[in-house]
Parts: sequence; structure tokens; C-alpha cells
Amino acid sequence: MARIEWYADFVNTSYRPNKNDLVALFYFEPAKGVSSKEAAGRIASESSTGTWTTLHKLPPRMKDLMATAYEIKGNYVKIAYPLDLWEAGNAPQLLSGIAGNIFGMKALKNLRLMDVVLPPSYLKNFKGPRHGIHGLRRLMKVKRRPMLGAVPKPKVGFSASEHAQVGFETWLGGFDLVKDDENLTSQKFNRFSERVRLMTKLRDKAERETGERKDALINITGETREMIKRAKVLHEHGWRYAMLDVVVCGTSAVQTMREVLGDYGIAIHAHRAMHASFDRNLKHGITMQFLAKLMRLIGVDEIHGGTAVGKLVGGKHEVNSIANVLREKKTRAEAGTLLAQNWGSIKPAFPVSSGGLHPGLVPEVMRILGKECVILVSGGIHGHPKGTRAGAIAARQAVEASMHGIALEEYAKKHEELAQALKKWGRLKPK
Ligand code: CAP
Ligand code: MG
Repeated sequence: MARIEWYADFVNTSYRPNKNDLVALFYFEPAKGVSSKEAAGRIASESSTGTWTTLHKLPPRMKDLMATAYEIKGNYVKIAYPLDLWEAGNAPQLLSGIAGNIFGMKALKNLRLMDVVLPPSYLKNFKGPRHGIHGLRRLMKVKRRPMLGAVPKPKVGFSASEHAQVGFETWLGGFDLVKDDENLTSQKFNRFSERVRLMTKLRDKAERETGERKDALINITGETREMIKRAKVLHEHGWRYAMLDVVVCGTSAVQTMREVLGDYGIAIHAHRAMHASFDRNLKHGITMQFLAKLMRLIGVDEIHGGTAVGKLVGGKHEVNSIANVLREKKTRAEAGTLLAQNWGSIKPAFPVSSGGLHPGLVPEVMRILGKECVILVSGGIHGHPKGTRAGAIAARQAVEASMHGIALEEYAKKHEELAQALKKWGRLKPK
């Protein structure tokens, strides 16, 4: 009888990837009755040239585009993809292959894309961050400490003027950045253009009064042509950053905005809202590490990566591992999670630590992430017993104490804002 399936043709354990292959690491669980080898072959097949059955006609050159599952170890498989499968500089197309149909295959109970090694020949068609860590430090004149920012809280509901006023208090307390929340764009109670106008006035005032650089992560998320208009407004008002909800916008829009904002010299702050819908289940979906990698590749300057100690999921290992992906020139391999990646000339990006932080948690965040990060303390400054400005002062004191290796309680003896924050929250880890 003629062969119906050809999945085995996509498995070759003696294959060794060449320097132009793109190599993906998957965690997989075959469905009942499916062998590991067959499941691995199906993943390689559906993510490259295959279909469910043998074909009547197959041009010989097709062989050169087939992916190869070449290493199967327990529930992990490595698959090598020839470079020519991928269009240069097209991030959505990459996802349609390695993160597309394969997640829905009946032959698999679970499938998780852990990481991908991008060869130099593939990397070279992407821009990476416009400024990166060093560029942002120069832009903001913040030399050594973590960058500090806060979102006015509640998340949405303030008028543009109330919002700008909270921002002003945040800046005057010593913070560098005032961030919009992910679901604030241009609602009728707080229009984008009005917010930008008022924030600009108060930013200039704050810069004059403090002698420090002050900026904001104003959310331009929307339909792509609208984002282009909003980017222009930010440019005309002299802003150095823009914020994008990168997952909901999609890689195509992020690539477009990297072009537009990059031409203006504006940095991208990436909020990752919706990431947990595909990275939270440890057996299925896509890791946050890979999302971070993809975003660094297509050009965000900083992206949320979790706190390990705050209100949202994501442990210490994951937070460190995301930082490894974002900050290193050569990302180190980590067993079962990360593959080694040489970033070539692509700049490093800041990991952003946010969600449920307050001054008492700052030392722990800095123990995990060090100084090369952005720390957002939002509820944890606006909830300070003396208000936003005192809250920001307290958080900055907590950063100073950590930079000097001084225990918070000790530092608080001479810094009353910090003492007040510690009295309210101590080392509380919010849920
Ligand atoms: C933080 C935050 C961010 C989260 C997102 C919020 O506020 O603005 O959206 O940090 O999560 O709305 O929760 P708080 P992540 O500081 O008041 O908690 O950074 O993990 O992507
Ligand atoms: Mg938020």
C-alpha cells in the first residue's frame, strides 16, 4: 500500500544544523497513541513545508526547504529550519511558521515554543532598539541607577489635567518617567492630544525646577495609521519616548512604529498586556523569553519582564532569564529554556520591573536585576501616606540605599518619606 504520511521524513537525528539554520527549541507532549518521533516530525512538517499526507508531485528542490527535527530529548525537541524558509525582515511571517498552526495540532497534547536561535544572516535584516540601554541613559542623563517611573493610578479615569498634575508630582519627587497605563489611549475623559499638551507644559516646568531630564511613556496604542499620527504629535512636543502595547498591536505594527519613531529619535517602551494568555501555562504556548527576544529584535528599547516579588506571575528565574535575553550581547544558554544567542550589532534593551511594587520591595528587585533596569512603582507611590511626591521621594531613597548597600530600615532613620512608606507596607508582597 502507498505511504499516506511522511512525517518521518522531517526527523533526522544525525542532522547537524549549519550556521544559517534557524534553530527552535520546543517542549512537547504527544497526544495518546502518537510516538515522540512522529509528534516531532509533525511539528517540523507543519511549521515548514509539510502537509498531512504524501503528495503526488514534489519538486526535488523542496527538500532544501524542509525543517528537520534533529534532537529529541524527553519532552524537548530541537528543530532546524533552513534560512530560505523565512522572508528577510518579516517578523509576522516568522511567527506564522514557528508559532502558527502547530499549536492546534490534534497529534499534540501540549506544545510550547521555548526559544529560537536567530543566525546572523537572519538578524541583519532587523533594526533592533533605536537607542538601547546606553542610548537611553545618555538621553535621560541617568548614569548608573535604575530608571524610575510611575503610572498615575487609578489606571484610567483621570482627566488629562488631573493626570498631568499627578505626573508633575511624580517628577518632582525625583522620578524620571510618568507612564500611561496600558488601557489609557484617547478616551473621552482623557484625550491623547490634550494629555500631551498639558504633560508637555508640566514636563518643561518640572525640568526647570529640578534640573533633571523628565519624560513620559505616553501610550500611542491604536490602529496603525492613528499611531503614526500620535507619534508625530509626540515628536512635535519634544518627547523622547512613546509607549506601545506591543502584543495587542502585533509585530507588524511594532515594526512600522520602529521605523516611524526611530526617524524621530523616539524610544519605544513596550507594555506586554495579554502576554499571559500564551505564556502563563508552562506546558503550552510561547515563553515570555521568546517574546522579549522578538521585541528586542524588532526594536523596542525596553519591555516589561516581571518583578518576581510583585503582584503578577513570573518567578525570579524567569525575570533573570528575560534580562539575559534583553541585556546581553551574547545571551547565555539555560537548560530547557534558552538557547545561546549572539546578538551581533543589535543593541541591548532594558527589562522593566513593574506591578505591585513599593519602596520596601526595591532592594529585592535590585538584588535580582541589578542597576540596568527600569523600575516602575505606581500604586506604591500614590498610596504613600503623604501623597505621590513623598512616595516618589521614598522610592528614590530606597534605590539610593540599595545602591550603597544600606539596609532600608537603617536608611529610613534619616529619610522620613522612606520611613513612612515602610511603616505602611513594610516588605509586603501583594497578591
Ligand atoms: C503596574 C501596572 C502594569 C503592570 C503590568 C498595572 O501598576 O501599570 O500594567 O506592571 O504587568 O497596571 O498593574 P502597579 P507587567 O505598580 O500599581 O501595580 O509589568 O508584569 O507586564
Ligand atoms: Mg498597567
